[in-house]
Amino acid sequence: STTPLKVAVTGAAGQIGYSLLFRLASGALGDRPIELRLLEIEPALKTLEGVVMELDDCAFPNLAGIEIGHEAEKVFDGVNLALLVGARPRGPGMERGDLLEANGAIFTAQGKALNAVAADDVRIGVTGNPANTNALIAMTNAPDVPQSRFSALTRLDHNRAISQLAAKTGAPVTDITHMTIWGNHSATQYPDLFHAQVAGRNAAETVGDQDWLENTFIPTVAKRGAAIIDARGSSSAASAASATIDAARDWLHGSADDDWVSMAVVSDGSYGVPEGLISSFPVTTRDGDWEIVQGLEIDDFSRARIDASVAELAEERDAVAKLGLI
Ligand code: NAX
Repeated sequence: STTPLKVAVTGAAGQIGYSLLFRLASGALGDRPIELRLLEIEPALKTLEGVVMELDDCAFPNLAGIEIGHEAEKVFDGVNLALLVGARPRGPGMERGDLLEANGAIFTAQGKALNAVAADDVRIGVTGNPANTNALIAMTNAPDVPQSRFSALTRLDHNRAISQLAAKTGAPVTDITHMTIWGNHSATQYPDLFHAQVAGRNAAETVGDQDWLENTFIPTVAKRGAAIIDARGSSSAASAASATIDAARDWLHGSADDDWVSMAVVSDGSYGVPEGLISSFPVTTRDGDWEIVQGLEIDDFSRARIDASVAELAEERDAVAKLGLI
């Protein structure tokens, strides 16, 4: 189709936005022309105008138009894809409850706006933290949008896990398949090597080192965000943008045959994850829809880790329910 794909990006003047917008505009989602709809808070609009000047200066052939603004109902009008990146970071002295409340305000408003004005085929990906719970808040505030249209980003964790396993085994990243991140996009997430494969062989067996798996691999993946902040002085941005693109591309165009990806999506009770929580699962995607991979055997080691991360998601849900956000 030559009708442009309308893609909303929130927090467009932020660091992830600075990488994401140029990838989107240069064709990372395919050949279809795209129209960017960029949402920011009012004080950041001047910065965003500067970013738009740079986008213009790239003369991207497939960039059909750009609109910016601070009103969600205007910016989200008719969007087919909404990438919700903007969120309120935890400031000094801010308690967890304050953080949930500040983000709750953002994601209730954006959920309502999407409900009112997005295109019927809209897909909504949440990158802004706490991503799973922000997605839950937006989903709950958009009752007319099918719940399956919401997801939270765990693709960066997924890609980090692939990279760590590739480095450990000496295999190219293209040989690593069937990776899964379970649970929350947080330090409790569980990157699973028992179903992952290295060139078609079971990854845990190939590595053959439970100590590495437990005491190096899992914490390295789960705490990678903090390691990046430590090294770079600011949080992951280009890699988060790249993962946001990977997730959107696979959602719209389908995951690879004979492989799966990790996405945090609304649970139907699969693998004992309480229905309604937005938790990361192994999923396949096709024609804009996802399906949780069924029938994987979960041993006691994996069970305990999945349960711990899911318990944290249930706590976050209870906290935002108490605040009246869902
Ligand atoms: P920045 O602080 O650079 O940018 C965020 C932008 O959002 C700012 O420009 C701000 O003005 C804007 N914003 C705030 N409230 C808004 C609202 N109501 N409507 C529209 N825009 C709004 O953060 P950045 O480094 O770009 O990170 C963005 C979010 O991604 C953060 O919440 C961050 O924690 C999260 N991340 C998520 C990751 C994931 O894997 N799910 C990894 C990277 C990143 O940490």
